[in-house]
Order: sequence, then structure tokens, then C-alpha cells
Amino acid sequence: MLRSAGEEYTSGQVLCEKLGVSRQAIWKNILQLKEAGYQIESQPKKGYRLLESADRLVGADIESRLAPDCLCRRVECLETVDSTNTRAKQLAELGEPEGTLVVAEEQTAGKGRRGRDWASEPGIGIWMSLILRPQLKPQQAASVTLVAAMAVAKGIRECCGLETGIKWPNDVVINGKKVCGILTETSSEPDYIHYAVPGIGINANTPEFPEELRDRATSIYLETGKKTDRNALIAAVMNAFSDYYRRYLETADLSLLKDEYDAMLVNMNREVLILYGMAEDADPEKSEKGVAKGIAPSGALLVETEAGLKEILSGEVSVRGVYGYV
Ligand code: BT5
Repeated sequence: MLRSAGEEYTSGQVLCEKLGVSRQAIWKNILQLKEAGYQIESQPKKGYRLLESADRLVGADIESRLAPDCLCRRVECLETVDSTNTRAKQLAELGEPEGTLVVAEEQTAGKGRRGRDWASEPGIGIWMSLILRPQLKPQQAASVTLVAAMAVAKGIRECCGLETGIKWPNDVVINGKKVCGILTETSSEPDYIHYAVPGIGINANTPEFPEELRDRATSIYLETGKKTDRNALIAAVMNAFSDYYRRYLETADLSLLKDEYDAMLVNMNREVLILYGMAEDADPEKSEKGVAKGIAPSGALLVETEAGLKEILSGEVSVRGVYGYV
């Protein structure tokens, strides 16, 4: 309420009436927000005014920005955790419903794909995992990663005005460097999914990267010179995810999203190198050149090779641009 009032003061009386709580409760909550780093001015007779939001992840702040029909319903906000994916999977095992989002200021064991590490320094990034319970076949779940990448690309564009692209299947890039990585983990039976957890890591306000990541990682801060309101960006990504995800469930594939996805694909109509195995130690002898032609409704990448059009399934290969990371 204070945020939407902008420059205007909102009286304690109005807050009490609209929220149906006591003055005492309002005062306690204002105090908590101040302790969390929000700058709130209080003037006798006039009421309260929000001067500046906190540079901290706050569940209630994120929740207050979610669209009324957003699939994300509840935000669990943690100071530190091994991995938000691990925490979300634990909650899912305990019966947590679809739509709970786990976010953390810091991950001590952030995970990439295939056992790789994900750098997750405290206070500067967005490390989050969403619980989904899709009624799909397990082999259809790989597309959740693609849907999440679209949501991140759109969220960053909307919130920060930056041109973003997707490097199939799980990276969002800005100016050829990785700003976000996605790892979707699922628990399933042969033809039933218990839950799927897309884990999203966004380098929001990272001021610099360690030597080994510098040439291929970037952050929104490094691209714009401005700090991003992480709570606002998380909500924008969740709102976008919700819309894309519904369209995906409508047909149980990406046919309704394909055109928009292809327009975001950085490799579109460019030469790519298909590396069979892990990118770092793939056998160059066994790699294949081709031209990326967008995605199939299944989420596979279409690559025109000398041997004809191939459908590359995620998890099977790594695709790298012939001129470096993109
Ligand atoms: C990914 O793996 O890109 C998936 C990353 C998913 C991270 C999120 S954060 C919330 C949730 N909880 C988790 O524990 N994980 C998810 P992959 O494509 O395998 O890329 C990993 C590689 O990216 C590493 O081997 C590094 O080379 C590089 N890398 C590591 N940290 C990075 C960072 N912060 N920014 C950009 N690149 C990074």
C-alpha cells in the first residue's frame, strides 16, 4: 500500500481499516520493515510514506507484486541455504503445493547441471526455486527449463530495459555473456511427475566475477551500472513464468510458445557446434557443425547439418557457438 501511494502519506487509520488490524499491529510491522532496511517516514497526523525499499529479499514485498492470478502463491525467504533447489525439493516431498517459491540471499552449495558449481554470493543475486506439479509425462518436463528461460529473458527486459537472449537450453545471455542459468530437477514415476523444481540463478547486482568466470558471465549491474530491485525482478519473472507456463500446459508442448522462443534464441540461424558429452571435455572429433533453426514443439533444438535436420534433445548434448560461448 505504501509503495502504490508513491509520494503521498498513508494514514495509520487507513492502513488499519483496509487491513483490518490494530494500530499496534501496523506499528509493529512498520518497525519490522524498517529493521529490514526499508526507509519509511512517519509523520504525526499525516501517516507513513515509503522513501526507499530495502536491498534485501523480502517475501511479503515479492508477494505484494505478484499478479492476482499468478501461479506463484507463497514465497519462502531464507538468509542462507545449501541450495534453494534442495530446499524446494524437501518442501515438495512434505506435500507443499504448487506455487511455493524458495529464495535465498546466499547458497553455500549452489548447483549447476551435471554436478557443476553455481557461484551464489550473498546479497547480490537471485537464487530461487519454484515448486510445480505438472500433469505431464516425465519426458515433457525438460521444457520447463525453456519456459523458465523465456520468463527470465522477459522479466529482465521489462524491469531493467536490457536486450536479453536465450542460449538453448538453459542460459539467458546479455551481450554474449551468461546472466542466468537454470537447473530443473524432477521427481517422477515412469509416466507421472510428482513435482518439478526449476531453479533459477540470476546475477543481478554482482559487481565482479572471479577470474575463471569473467569472460563468460555478466550481471545486470555490470551491464547497466545500476542496482536492480531484486524483489521487483523476482515478481516480474514469476508473473511472466505464470503466463508462459499456462500456455505450455494448454497443449503440453511448446507449440504456442515456439515463435516467441525462436525470436529470443541467440543462436537462431547461426552456426553452432554440437558437442556430444560434457562441453568441457567433449571429444572435438565427435562434434558436428550445423545451423540452428529454432526449437521443435518438444523443446528439442533443430539443427540443420550436412546429414539433414536433426533434433537435439537437452541433456544429450551441449551446443556451443563456433565463435566461443554463444
Ligand atoms: C546452470 O548450470 O547454468 C544452472 C544453474 C542453476 C542455478 C540455480 S540458483 C537457484 C537454484 N539452486 C541451485 O542450487 N541451482 C539453481 P550449467 O549450465 O551446468 O552451468 C554451470 C557453469 O556456469 C559452471 O560450471 C560455471 O562455468 C558457470 N557459472 C557458475 N556460476 C556462475 C554464475 N553465477 N554466473 C554465470 N556463470 C556461472
